[in-house]
Amino acid sequence: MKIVRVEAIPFAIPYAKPLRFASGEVRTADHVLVRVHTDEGIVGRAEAPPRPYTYGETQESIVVVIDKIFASQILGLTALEREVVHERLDRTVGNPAAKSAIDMALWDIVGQAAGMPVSGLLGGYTDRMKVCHMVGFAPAAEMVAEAERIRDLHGITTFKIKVGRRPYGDDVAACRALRDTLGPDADLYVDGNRGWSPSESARALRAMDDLDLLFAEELCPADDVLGRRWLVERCPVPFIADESVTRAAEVTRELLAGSATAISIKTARTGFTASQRVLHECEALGVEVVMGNQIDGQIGTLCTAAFGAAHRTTARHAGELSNFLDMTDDLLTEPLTIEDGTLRVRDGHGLGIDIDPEKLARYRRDR
Ligand code: MUC
Ligand code: MG
Repeated sequence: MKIVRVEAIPFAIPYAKPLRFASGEVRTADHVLVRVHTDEGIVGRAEAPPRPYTYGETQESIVVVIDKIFASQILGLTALEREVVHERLDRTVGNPAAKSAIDMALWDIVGQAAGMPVSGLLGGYTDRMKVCHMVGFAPAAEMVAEAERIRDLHGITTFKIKVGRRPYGDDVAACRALRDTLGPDADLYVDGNRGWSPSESARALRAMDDLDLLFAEELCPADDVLGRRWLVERCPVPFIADESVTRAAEVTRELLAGSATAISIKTARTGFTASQRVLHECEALGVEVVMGNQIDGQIGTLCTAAFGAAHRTTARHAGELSNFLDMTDDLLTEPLTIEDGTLRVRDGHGLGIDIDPEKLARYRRDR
């Protein structure tokens, strides 16, 4: 089962509704489909979403680093030698989305070869995840209308609200309007994408003290070393580190420094192999985790759900699994659906990523 070819295929699918947040915005899913081929004809698949404002990767850089560096480093290895694969990929610093897509494609190969679902191989805790929807920047009334639409159509009752605009009053007003409309039973948390300073974050948190927030995520940069520690000491809810924890070592640093008290796990940046390291570290330390969204398409969402449903700690909170709903189309033959606020994991062999060839031909950008 030797790896004989690695493809990195750029594609672009427009969003019907762009997602805006403090560090950027997404209007098009300009992702990279990664396909790892073996000599026995099994093909592992995953997608890499470039997030230049978060990790510095672009669609072009992901294609180039895979084509020019990673592919030749792993040809001839098998999907059962993932430690060797990672040892070689890690000779290149950074590039988390490119490395993660390769890792997940290898797990897909293992699952297909074994005739078993990857979620089961990872841990098999449950076959579904409760879904959280991310609500991007817009006037408060539009954010409320979006949350109501998503709740009514898909039964979702957990929302992550993007904050981090300056001054912070509009964000506080939007959070208040969402709580007033969705009622006390909705789970709400906020994500600042590093938009505020520690003092702005503290004032905004005080202004939202009565909103019963579940978490606060990445309100100010981890680089505000002492300011962030000061903020986290005062934060009334678990403070999630997201873009500041791209590797298990950064999770250690943030937690030991007192700069975070919860962790967002994103398979788009730590694949399955390193996500398990992060998860086990958090479990051992008694730190809560959420399954985050790298503004994934349906392929990435399937990967997040497969991992999240596999473990009891990740299945405990709703996973951020619904932003593909804002895309105009996707590549899967059988689209994902969310019912009763829940997304089910595919129970076929591997990850169940079946690509529609016509859609791929329509959206790929390399031909
Ligand atoms: C999130 O949780 O921050 C926005 C930027 C990014 O890297 O991920 C998204 C969602
Ligand atoms: Mg975040």
